Amino acid sequence: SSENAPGNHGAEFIVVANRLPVDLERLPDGTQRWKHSPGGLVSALAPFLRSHSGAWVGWPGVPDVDLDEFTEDGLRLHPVSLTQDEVRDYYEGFSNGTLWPLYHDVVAPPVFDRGWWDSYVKVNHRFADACAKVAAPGATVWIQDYQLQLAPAILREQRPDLRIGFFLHIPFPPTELFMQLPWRAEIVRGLLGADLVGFHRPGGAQNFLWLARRLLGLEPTRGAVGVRTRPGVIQLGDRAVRVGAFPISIDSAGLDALARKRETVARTQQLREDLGNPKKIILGVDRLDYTKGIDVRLYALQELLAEGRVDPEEVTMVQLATPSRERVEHYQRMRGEIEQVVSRINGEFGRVGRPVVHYLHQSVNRAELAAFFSAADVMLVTAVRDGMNLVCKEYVACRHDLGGTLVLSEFAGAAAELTSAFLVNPHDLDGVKNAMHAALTIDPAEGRRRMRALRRQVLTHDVDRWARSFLDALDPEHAH
Ligand code: ADQ
Repeated sequence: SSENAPGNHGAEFIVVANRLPVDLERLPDGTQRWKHSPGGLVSALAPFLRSHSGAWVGWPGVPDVDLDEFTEDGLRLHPVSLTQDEVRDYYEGFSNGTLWPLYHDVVAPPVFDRGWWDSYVKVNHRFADACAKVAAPGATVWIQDYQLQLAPAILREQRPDLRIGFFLHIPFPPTELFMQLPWRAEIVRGLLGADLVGFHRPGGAQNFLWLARRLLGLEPTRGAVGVRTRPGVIQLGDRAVRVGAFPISIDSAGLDALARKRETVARTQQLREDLGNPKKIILGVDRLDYTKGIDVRLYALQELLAEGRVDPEEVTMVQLATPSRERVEHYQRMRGEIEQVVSRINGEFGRVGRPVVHYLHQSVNRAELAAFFSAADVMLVTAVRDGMNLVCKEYVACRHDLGGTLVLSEFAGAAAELTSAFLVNPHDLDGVKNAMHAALTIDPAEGRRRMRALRRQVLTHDVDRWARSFLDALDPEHAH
């Protein structure tokens, strides 16, 4: 429509995500400033954005602010504003109280609230409208994640000239679970507005293809979807929607280089000393989220200590947990439970100046994180469900010394790639305990063999390759 006709300086490549790559921060004195939120997505896409006169559409992270577009570090940023009520209903409500638990195998009960849904619809329209305004004719748009599943179809309606990609960063659930959603057909229709719908794993793509058949009576192709190859195809009139698997990764080379820096090596040494030079350090690093299985590893450690299979004089655990979604009720409850287990373990097995578990409800910077990874003899990733999980890949990228052992949940997307880890079923506590024990007592040569294999995978499959493989599939005529 002429109302949405782009100006002369429309962007050729646009990322649409719930959050901008920078967060607005309100300081106690009432002033505001922008704070970088350095994530894999930003670093993967920033080069494309800069070289393709790109733009980013997203929410600045603070309710009730109306901001004009601005340029930061060569990136054009278009803030989308959300009211306080919309943050509650669209973001904390439908996105994180309905979709998040539903898509993670209902490990917490999803809440189906019609008011939340209305807000989700309204906000998806706002993101699509903002994108329609800034996109140049024929531009490429890449919409990110579960908060914006309706945006592809809304945007296509307004701007059929655009090439639209969508990527889901969390698992796409088994069809029986997805079918619980009262608005299931609307979500599938929303996603089908894209030219390419991407998931981490072929299983997610396969689930989506099945739903398009079952819910909308469409006729998707029946062949098995491959990793980065053989996408499924759904014909919609004269338009073909492709559905594929594109496992995300990290800036492997960057992290490898950071871990090798003299400052990081020194900091690693310091951390070991600060912890009292234990024989073995166990590490967990997660957003504090009930899907991450932080409780699982704590219970496993508690039992190993009680049985005397782990000696508190020799083994120390560090759990870094980034504060997350602190206003969502389920998260508050889970935080209480985790902190209770931590103090129970320390109360029972610690001594003065020597807790068994060091628990930090804090975020640390990249260099500090690299030092923790380098210091950890055993890395525990015990998610009950995770789309991919980047932490395990980051750990591997930091271990150029071939030290360290990874215990990884089969229920993380990364397990399909990191097959040389100790793979565990997080629901099987004995299995987790045995894997932890095996990791703590591994023969060094066997440990190096496993780490070498893990590194081969992670260093050759980085986030840049992920972005290129998705964008190549979205626009096969322009190799990226
Ligand atoms: P997340 O659920 O956030 O991502 P993950 O992939 O592990 O999970 O990424 C978390 C990031 O936060 C990592 O880069 C990690 O280093 C960092 N982090 C965690 N705790 C930290 C701490 N205390 N201090 C500093 N940094 C910390 C979602 C999906 C995943 C998927 C990603 C990307 O849930 O399955 O892998 O998106 O698609």
